[in-house]
Amino acid sequence: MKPTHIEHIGIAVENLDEAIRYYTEIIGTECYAIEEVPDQKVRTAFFRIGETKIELLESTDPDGPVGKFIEKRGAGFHHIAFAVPDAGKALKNAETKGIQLIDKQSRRGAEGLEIGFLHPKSTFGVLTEFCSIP
Ligand code: CMX
Repeated sequence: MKPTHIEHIGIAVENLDEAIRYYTEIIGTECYAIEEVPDQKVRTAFFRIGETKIELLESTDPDGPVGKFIEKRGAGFHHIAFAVPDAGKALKNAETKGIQLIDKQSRRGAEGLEIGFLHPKSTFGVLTEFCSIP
């Protein structure tokens, strides 16, 4: 299944407000949404650059995925998300080809998209997400 574009790049930050200021004042892009995703234990901020978004991720719980990531590796690049026609089918396709899935089925994520993650251990060290419009 061919991706249409890079939907977003996820970046783990320690302080969302400081990071928003950097992306606004230095990179020159505008924050168009701030959203808390309780089940992922993050607060997110979104910026649009062409068809691709930057998603800043601030942890709301040290035991959440971003809290653990920052504790282990520090702030920085966290994941890449590919826009595909059907995230569920893209996950199935990856599974049949031996890729380890984090999400066996697609689920609802930030911005109401259908999403699912592949494990970085089977994707050359890069946490990878598929996204589709439900
Ligand atoms: N990129 C690359 N490698 C990563 C990683 C990341 N973002 N997060 C963890 N890892 C690595 C760890 O460093 C570890 O490597 P080593 O074994 O070499 O030390 C390995 O993956 C496994 O780590 P773990 O401690 O066993 O597992 P964790 O409990 O840290 O979970 C992961 C890792 C990827 C399974 C978990 O973070 C996850 O399920 N992520 C998907 C959901 C998510 O990231 N949500 C936040 C974003 C939500 C949103 O976009 O709205």
